[in-house]
Amino acid sequence: MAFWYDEVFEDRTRYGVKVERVLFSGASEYQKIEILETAQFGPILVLDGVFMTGEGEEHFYHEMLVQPAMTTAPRIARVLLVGGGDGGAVREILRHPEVERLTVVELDGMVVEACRTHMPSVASAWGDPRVELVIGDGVVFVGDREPGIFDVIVVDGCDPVGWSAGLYGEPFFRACARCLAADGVLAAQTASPILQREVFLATQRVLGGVFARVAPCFGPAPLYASGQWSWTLASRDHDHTAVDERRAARIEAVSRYWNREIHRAAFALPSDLKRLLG
Ligand code: SPD
Repeated sequence: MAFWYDEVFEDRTRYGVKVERVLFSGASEYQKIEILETAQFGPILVLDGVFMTGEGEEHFYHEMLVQPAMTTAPRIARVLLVGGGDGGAVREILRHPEVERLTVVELDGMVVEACRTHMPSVASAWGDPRVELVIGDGVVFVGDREPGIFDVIVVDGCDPVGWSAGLYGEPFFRACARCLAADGVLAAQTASPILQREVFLATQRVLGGVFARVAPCFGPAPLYASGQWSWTLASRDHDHTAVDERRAARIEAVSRYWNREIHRAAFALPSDLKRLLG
């Protein structure tokens, strides 16, 4: 029997999907994990009642989280992914043959397992021998690493509450800056610029206090309330317009959303954000 499932977003709006059946429901030591077969998006992952990703729409989010950094960073051999246990960002990062090592630090092993079973098109790249999966706290992991050991760091966290709150803080971003190579690039999801404007602006300010170059970009996220999302690149001195043509052409042959035209357009700032960000 189908039923409606609503996410209450920031206690100010609700966004709902029609669920045809429950594919998985479990509780880890960190959170409630559900995978629901929906009429619109196919299987979706829901953590503690918050929509995370859906097979029928995740390409927008994961391509925009990963490909702007992976097609512009000077080097992409050593990559760290913090979060992203569903596997979507893993798949996007490993599309690049230049990646030699991808270290994934995910807090909750049950998320990885549930997505491998019930969302195989998202969790499709875990078998790649370049992946090293560490189950643990990303903030602690990054804080313990030696300087300069990653070319790219991708942060695929949840909203800034509970276990994920640390992924938006200055200590975490300072630790990321320290373990990036001098020409390294950080890419992070940075919330809805419409419904989480305070979070978006605060994160831009925190990143701006740590990195010399900070560039937010925008795109669709159909499973999230308001439908628009932001991701941000940060670095010491990275030109986010300098797309590597060879890497980009390779991605365009398989991507569903990201391409070089979208890339250029996605960094355009709406007028009010331009004023607010100075
Ligand atoms: N409002 C939910 C934000 C979640 C962002 N991360 C989703 C993880 C997808 N890999």
